Amino acid sequence: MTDHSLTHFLAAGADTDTDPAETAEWREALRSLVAAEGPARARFILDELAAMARSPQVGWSPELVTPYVNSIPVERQPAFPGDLAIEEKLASLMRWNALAMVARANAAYGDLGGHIASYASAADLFEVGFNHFFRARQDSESPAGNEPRPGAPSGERPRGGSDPREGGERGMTSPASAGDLVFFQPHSAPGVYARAFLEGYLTEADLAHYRQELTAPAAGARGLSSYPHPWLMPDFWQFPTGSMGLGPISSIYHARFMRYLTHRGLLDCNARKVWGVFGDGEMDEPESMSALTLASREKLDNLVWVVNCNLQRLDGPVRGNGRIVDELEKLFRGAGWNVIKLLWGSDWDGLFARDTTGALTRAFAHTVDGQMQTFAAKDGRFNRDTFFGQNEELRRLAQGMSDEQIDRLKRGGHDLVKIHAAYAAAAAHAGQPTVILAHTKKGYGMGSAGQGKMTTHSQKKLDEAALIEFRNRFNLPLSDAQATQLAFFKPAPDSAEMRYLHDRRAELGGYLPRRRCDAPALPVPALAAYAAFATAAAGKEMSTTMAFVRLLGNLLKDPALGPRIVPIVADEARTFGMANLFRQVGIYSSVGQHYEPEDIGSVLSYREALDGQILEEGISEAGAIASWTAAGTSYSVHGVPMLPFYIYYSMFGFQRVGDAIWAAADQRVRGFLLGATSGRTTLGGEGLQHQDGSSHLVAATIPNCKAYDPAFAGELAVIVDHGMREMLVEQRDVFYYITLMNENYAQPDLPEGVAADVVRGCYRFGSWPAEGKATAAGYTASPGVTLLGSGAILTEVIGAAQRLAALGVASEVFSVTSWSELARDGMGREAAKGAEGGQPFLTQQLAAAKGPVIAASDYVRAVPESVRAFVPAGRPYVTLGTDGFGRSDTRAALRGFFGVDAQNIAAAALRALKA
Ligand SMILES: Cc1ncc(C[n+]2csc(CCOP(=O)(O)OP(=O)(O)O)c2C)c(N)n1
Repeated sequence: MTDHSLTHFLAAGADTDTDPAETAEWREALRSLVAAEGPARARFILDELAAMARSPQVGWSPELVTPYVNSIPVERQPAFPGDLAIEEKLASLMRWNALAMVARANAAYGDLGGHIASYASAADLFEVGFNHFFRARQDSESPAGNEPRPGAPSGERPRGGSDPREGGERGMTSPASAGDLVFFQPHSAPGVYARAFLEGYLTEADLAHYRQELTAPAAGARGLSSYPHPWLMPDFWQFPTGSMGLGPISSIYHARFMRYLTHRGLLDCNARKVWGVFGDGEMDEPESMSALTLASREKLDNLVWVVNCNLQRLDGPVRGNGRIVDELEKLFRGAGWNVIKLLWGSDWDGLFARDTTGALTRAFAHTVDGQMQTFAAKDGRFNRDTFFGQNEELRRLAQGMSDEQIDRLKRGGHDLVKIHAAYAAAAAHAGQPTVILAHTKKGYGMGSAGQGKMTTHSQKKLDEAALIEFRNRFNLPLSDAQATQLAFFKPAPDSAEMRYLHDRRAELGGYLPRRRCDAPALPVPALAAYAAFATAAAGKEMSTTMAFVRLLGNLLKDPALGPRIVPIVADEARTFGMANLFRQVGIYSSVGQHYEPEDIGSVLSYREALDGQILEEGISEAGAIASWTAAGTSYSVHGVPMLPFYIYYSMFGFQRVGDAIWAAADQRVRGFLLGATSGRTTLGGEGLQHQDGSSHLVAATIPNCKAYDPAFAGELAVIVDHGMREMLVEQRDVFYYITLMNENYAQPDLPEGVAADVVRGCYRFGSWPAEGKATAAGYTASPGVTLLGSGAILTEVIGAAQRLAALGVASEVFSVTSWSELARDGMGREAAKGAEGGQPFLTQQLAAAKGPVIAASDYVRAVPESVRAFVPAGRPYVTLGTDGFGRSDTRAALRGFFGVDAQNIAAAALRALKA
């Protein structure tokens, strides 16, 4: 470090200095120490002083914020390894095609939406990644020249050669082949499409159908989804990021899951990285922040975040009266991350070099982001007058620069050389995750039409003058007519730019992003091998949670499937009786176990291990669901199928982290969610925050979620078995939500031949003929009633059937295992129209039963209401449920209160018969 650069790090507190001469002496002492003995010795002395200064007597604690300058000084900047001129040209073309794509869609259909300004600020950050850092899976596609069209509509498997990463079967595979994971800022999707266009993956017609998946096929094109959606573009996008905050937390847990795969000997991920480009506004989301310490605790140096600090979000400045970079620097540094500030471009280097008094740093220290945004929005003249005009020192620095030059002074996030230096340092950093705080301008290059404007986020069009200005600004090879008509531009295949683009990707293993799903199938053992205790329970008392835990324990012992199972808990393993698994398969810990657990002698002793299998996420449902998503998409992200079972308090699932589950569904997750202690009345004593009466309602809205509320262990076993086969053998992109209860009751044998009906949503459980000794006049003559029940309320329904029988009313009882599957079946048949669709399954099942149909569950009435249309015509349908807030009381009291106990169900049946 030179004498000179130390100047920029002077504290800006001159006004509170009571003895400037003494201060100057101390400064001078440090300067001469650095000059005479070098920075290492200076650091040692400072550490010594700091240790003394931290004593209570002095009470000093270090300021976590450093001055508003680049973390990497010019002298430590590596030489740029690429062709700067070509990369700048390419970046300009990406910008143009992205802009044209959005503006065209908007011109054709004003309501389509789209964003220009976000990518305009992030383009260079993406491009340096694409040209130098983001490694693809090496077998992705031939990176030579224009590729053939991807012929894979939604749901079909994309092309691909043999998968070299069948790591589980063949031992750990070569790290270089597996590639990096890249999370893209969602509103920058047009830029990623623009690159795929130049790379030959998308056609001009595809770009012309941005945000038009439905209308595109008629024009022989594929529509491009608004944001990264694997569900909509399954061969392209890997990670859905459209809901702010979910990309950041997901990237952390994916990085940790890669460590898990490596430590468990399933896949060598050591050379792979997770890159995430996120917004500075996005950092406000609680999810963005909630796992920062996990990343540093786990020393995830395979993780690099690039936070695009364009200082703006949607409505306005992220921190108008403060500085988001400072705030994030403190946060990340405090959380244990390596922080790299990438604030100023190369053309500032000369200014800093000439600034011998630290005037620039002092000026930045007094400039808040709202003002910085104004500087971005205004021209060179304004910046000369307002920023450099603040004092004589700054004025002198700007002397000799034209207004145009001042206008073009780049922020760090727009300078390919500086970005490269930051990325290289991040990639090489060991022992910590890295965040790069990249200072950019929102709407960069959109000129007076959009750069730095308050309204720029949603700007979707530019007038002719602005388009010409943009063309000129980026030296685009477009005529006036081409520019104003928003013509897409692609250089000739043999041009230097195109050759360079393909060469760079070839060097990095192929193209990105690409989503794969060609993992091998996993064998599932026969049901009888692991679940006979449940299907032939012979009246044994247990809860469905206990049955599940036993079933999981058995599956974990299967030699082929067992190692691929990922049990996940959020500090509730003991609640669900899973403590035996601690010993059986261990809790994953990247450092093993550095302590002797208190319960070491016990059979259930707490065991953490490097190859532990359970992911114990602590009290973070957001973290646990992110882990579940990482494991459940491993088949696609890593080519290694895994089977996660995440078990939690059902109330803290769809209600708490519903959006993350929705994103996991978009990412085509495969796995099981187990909503335990479920139901509004089954969990006695807990009150309204814990008692779940709605998760099935939300689960039903997720198209690839199959939700079940089984009453008995045998039903549960059949459902889990079917789910495993669907996900692991047939490899369908579905996931299962199963509610479990903590109520102990006698578990009957699963009746013969009902397994298929259990999976479809309901089966006939039994009938209770009238006992003929009824006193209530009229009921003996009735044709009887049909009772439907699910989950724990089925036992109440059976109780109601017994009461009714005693009153002389016959009934047939159906166990509904899935209201949502019944509803889906019915709606599917409606959609198929008429005879072709056939009768809904529920209609068929109830056809032979008689009388009014009474349905009860431990959920809100809307759940059983969802099948009303499929109850046979002419039969009254009465639903009972648990609408309203829960109460802290006994199970029996709660069921009475909500009207879902045997007595109330029987009463409802009698009322229906009378009606
Ligand atoms: C959970 C969620 N809330 C709100 C939005 C709407 N939204 C989309 S972009 C955006 C602003 C993003 O700002 P920033 O993260 O700073 O990114 P920039 O576009 O400025 O680079 C908002 C609020 C969203 N997509 N997700």
